Amino acid sequence: MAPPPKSVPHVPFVPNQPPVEAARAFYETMRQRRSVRFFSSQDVSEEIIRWCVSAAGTAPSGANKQPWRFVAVRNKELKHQIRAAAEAEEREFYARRATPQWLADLAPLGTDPDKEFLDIAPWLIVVFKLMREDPRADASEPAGQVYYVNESVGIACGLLIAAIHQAGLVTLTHTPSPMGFLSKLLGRPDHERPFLLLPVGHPADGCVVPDIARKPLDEILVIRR
Ligand code: IYR
Repeated sequence: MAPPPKSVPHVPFVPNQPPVEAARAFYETMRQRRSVRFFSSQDVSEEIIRWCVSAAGTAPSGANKQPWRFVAVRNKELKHQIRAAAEAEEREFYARRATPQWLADLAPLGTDPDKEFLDIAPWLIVVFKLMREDPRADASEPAGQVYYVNESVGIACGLLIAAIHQAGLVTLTHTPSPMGFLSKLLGRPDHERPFLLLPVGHPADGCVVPDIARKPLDEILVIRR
């Protein structure tokens, strides 16, 4: 149990010690999560957003580089600019870029280039991945490397989505493509690349979601005893 030489100082690990039912309870909570496309304009406090992003920031990451930045947008004008730019890309996607097979796979979900939720949801969280470490303030050394960035940021997004659900809010993993316009509109530096756009808010009154199912456990789990 002794840490290897040259490592950072080690501290005792404090385990999470839930009752045995907790794993099932977490599943029961998570199975209620749905990707929601119909938002209410009801406001959400900045405090909740801060807690959700704090949870996302606990994700594991390659060499603990934490190669992520979360830009939370509440400003209506900025949200509208994001909507206009996202819809321009989406119109291209639906009219030209998507393959016929892709459009056929999306048809049951009823998605289209109209992204009204980008105006209506009180918050947009734009997740960026860091391609290098943040530069040092004094630029004394070149910015450090980062590792397994897609895996790390993907895991952080998973935690963020779980945290948003746990807070009683809804979101949607929106991926307009390409997403370069987000760097420009949000004034992000070159070493940050847009990764995912999450509108966050309350569901609209009478909100509906597609009647689709999750694969049963025996289709996704293989156990070798
Ligand atoms: N980005 C487009 C298309 C889209 C693609 C997939 I894969 C989805 O699961 C849903 C939508 C859009 O947001 O409409």
